[in-house]
Amino acid sequence: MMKKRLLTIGVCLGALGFATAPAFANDGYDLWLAPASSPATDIRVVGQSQTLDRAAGELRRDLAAAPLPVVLGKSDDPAIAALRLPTRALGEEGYLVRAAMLDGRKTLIVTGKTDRAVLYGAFALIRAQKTGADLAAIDLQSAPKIGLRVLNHWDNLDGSVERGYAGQSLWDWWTLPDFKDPRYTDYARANAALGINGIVLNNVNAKPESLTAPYIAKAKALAEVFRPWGIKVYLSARFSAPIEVGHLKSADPLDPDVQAWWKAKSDEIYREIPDFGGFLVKANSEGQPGPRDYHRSHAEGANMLAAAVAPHNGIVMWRAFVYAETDPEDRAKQAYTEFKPLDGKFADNVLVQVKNGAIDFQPREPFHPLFGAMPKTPMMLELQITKEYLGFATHLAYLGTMFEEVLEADTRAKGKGSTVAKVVDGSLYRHKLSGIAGVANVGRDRDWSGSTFNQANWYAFGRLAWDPTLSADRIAREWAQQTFGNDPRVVDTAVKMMLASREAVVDYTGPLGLAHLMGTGHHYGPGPWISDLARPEWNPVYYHKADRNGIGFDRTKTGSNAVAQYAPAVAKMLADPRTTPESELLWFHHLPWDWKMKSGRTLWQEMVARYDRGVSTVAQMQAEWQEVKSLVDAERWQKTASYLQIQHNEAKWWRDASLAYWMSVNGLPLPAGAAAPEHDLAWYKAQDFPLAPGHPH
Ligand code: GCV
Repeated sequence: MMKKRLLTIGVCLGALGFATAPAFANDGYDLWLAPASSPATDIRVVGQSQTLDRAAGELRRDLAAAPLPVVLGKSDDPAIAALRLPTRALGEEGYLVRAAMLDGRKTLIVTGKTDRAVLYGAFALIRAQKTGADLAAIDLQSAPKIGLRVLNHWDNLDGSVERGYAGQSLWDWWTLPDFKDPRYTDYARANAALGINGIVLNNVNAKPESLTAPYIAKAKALAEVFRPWGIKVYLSARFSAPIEVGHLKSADPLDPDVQAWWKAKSDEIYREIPDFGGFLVKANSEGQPGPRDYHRSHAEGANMLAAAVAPHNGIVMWRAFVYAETDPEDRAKQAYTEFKPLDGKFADNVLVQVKNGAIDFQPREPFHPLFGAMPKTPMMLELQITKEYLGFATHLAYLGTMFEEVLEADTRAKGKGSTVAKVVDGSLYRHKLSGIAGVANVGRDRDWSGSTFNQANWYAFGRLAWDPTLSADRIAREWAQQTFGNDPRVVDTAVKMMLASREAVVDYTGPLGLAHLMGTGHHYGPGPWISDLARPEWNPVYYHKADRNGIGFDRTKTGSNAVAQYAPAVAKMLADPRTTPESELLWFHHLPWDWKMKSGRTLWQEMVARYDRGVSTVAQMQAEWQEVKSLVDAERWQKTASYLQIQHNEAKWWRDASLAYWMSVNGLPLPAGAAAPEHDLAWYKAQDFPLAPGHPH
């Protein structure tokens, strides 16, 4: 279970005057669930269930001595119902936490319609206390805006994690189902505290074996651990499994034998896991099999699986991340072209899962044009919590601001205010099903996510999944309070660093709408010069199109006309470089190097200034972190400081390598005062990282 280690050596060093850091070491295992030093004791449950017991257990562990007794129970329990609290509008998962007179005593009541809701209320109460609320006056009421709040694990059955930077997979498939590592419980607790209610266990690049009986038994063991925490398990399904596992000749979704196979397979899963959530599918994308192999549409493929799980109330999350090397169309347009005509053709229990942007989780992408474009289809937003393109585990990049940016983006699909958040939460087109997915950044590292600040990205995903209108700033603050304690000097510093961090990564990796400039395969470090890969759209030169005269991808009508995939008001704005946000300029426009920017600088001067700003923001974060050295436990402080140094070195590497390359293309000198790259271009090109983490070798 979670524990805090007392580092006696720290005390000794402190006594000798060597260290001013607090005596406790903290390896980050506790996440946002640090136990209270003197926990509340007067906690009572009315009613009975494993989930209610778990909720009470959390309060007894994490809630500091409270001014009032606490009673937890479902709103229909006679003891609670008699209080006539306003619980009607809470739905299945919403909670109410409020003081009321119970048995003649003023008591804090934690309630909701289901035991899951009560659990969420218990965590909300703990969060409120840890972030400084006065429990005597507390009145909390909240219901999630999005129904399915799901983490996608890209975990492989051999224990590796695709794009995982926090160690091996948390799931020890080999010892499951017999050994249920206590970490599985702590993982469930951490997720339940945020309201996450679904976990896809295996990589979307799925192995067929995950659908065989031994692996279903392993999934069942995890489902049993997660169930009391309100979490369902889901599996990624390989579309060709009927051939590989079922020994059929085909996986054609219209073949009755194939349909029968999936139905029998689903029945088998539900016999073992009665609350199994359903399937996630990556089909006809990056070499994965799919319905297109049989000239069937994505809707036909999805609906076949949907029919198999429908009798059990299961769902299918069907990914729209498709593009093909055989298709000469701009990669950014392909998913829309393929899926938009299928609107209205998906079964009721299918959600189409769409990445935030049209390419692939780049540090900045404009919102995906499919949001708002398929009114008859529930759209699930897919975000990437693991930082494949934002510096892996080592760079500090708080993604709350990035998630907020896409959720707030206005699709204009039904007039002003048609935000991506409203598409995703189902309110814009009144869908019953709604969902959001985050590609998990969790592994077997002691601190779960590879660094302390990476934990904030998991936290931010969970909080925004519950309420996509929360601000990134508020989430950063409450995370910092629960992670480092309430000293405002530490909290303010952490929040300041976090809020500046993602923009810094954009600046030093690809400012002004540039994207996909990274090294091949592992995606580590810069490679804007790469032009020799087999598929055109795998090459960075495909994306930036830089030459002596200019840079950027023309997606207006003189180019690929991707702008026309947006609603007319957005398309109009993006059609003109003068009305396109500068942060997305080169995503949509190919412009001359001397294009006049709003700052008065030329495009080239502005690019150099942004690269420099990125590097100096990291230096600034280092200085700020130094300021709180004596206020943060030594272990987490030191690891963060070392990682910031790595980030600074790599930010400079990105800046120098990129500028060396751009200068080789445009022949321009650096603006006055800008430092020359440390090495020549040949040196940067020669760097090789065959063993970078997160990449299947
Ligand atoms: C799971 C990107 C990543 C792949 C990932 C893919 C996807 O291309 O680099 O590792 O595969 O996205 O989302 O399916």
